[in-house]
Amino acid sequence: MKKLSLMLAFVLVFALVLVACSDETDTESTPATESSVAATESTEASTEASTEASTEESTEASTEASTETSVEESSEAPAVGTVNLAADKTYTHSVLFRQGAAGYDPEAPISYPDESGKSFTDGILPEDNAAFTVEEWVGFNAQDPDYEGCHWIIVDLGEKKDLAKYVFKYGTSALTAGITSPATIEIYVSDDGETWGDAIAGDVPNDDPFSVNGVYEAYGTASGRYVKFSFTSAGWAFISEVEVYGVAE
Ligand SMILES: [Ca+2]
Repeated sequence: MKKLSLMLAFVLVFALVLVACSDETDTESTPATESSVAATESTEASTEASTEASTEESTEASTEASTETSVEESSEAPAVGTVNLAADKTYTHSVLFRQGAAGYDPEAPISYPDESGKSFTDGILPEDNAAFTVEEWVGFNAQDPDYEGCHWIIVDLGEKKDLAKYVFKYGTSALTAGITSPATIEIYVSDDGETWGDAIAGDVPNDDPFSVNGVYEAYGTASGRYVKFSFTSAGWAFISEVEVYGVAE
């Protein structure tokens, strides 16, 4: 009887060891899966890093030689060039608001003007915690009687280009005083500055209550000389810069 009990006890212990081993096997397999995921992620990261590096190198190498020629080759998902094609280019824009003592006043000066006529393409941005009164901001307001349902800035790139990326820099609600990020933003491209077709990109820009400088980046391929940034607001919208990037050569 004792022998039988011992044998039963031995079988029980053996079974427990087996269960413990299988648990151990399970727990071991989990980190192995995680590490393979981590390995995949790091591979993706290094691929991105090397793509960026090679893009920069090839762009730097070809910038001087090809400044005057437009890009002719493109693929379904082209790499983006690093040169801001809108830098220092001329532009036109929709009406700027004239704030009087009781709202709009046609006799009042433009409240937040584009003093230099270059504010949107001069590469100069407000400092991180700048007030809305600094000259780097240009103020649009939907309460203007000449508001057309959207505000707009049209940049003339000087010649037709193959385009891939569009950047729009705006003031957020961190500016206070009733200023918010634009309600919507849409990008259009045109050969003649008059016929625009469908928007090639658009969205609701993020509002960042911790920074006055908001950035909207959009991607979409199109060929054209003129780029229109069309945006809406309920009240004030403050804009500091627009940028356009071509397809990398
Ligand atoms: Ca600027």
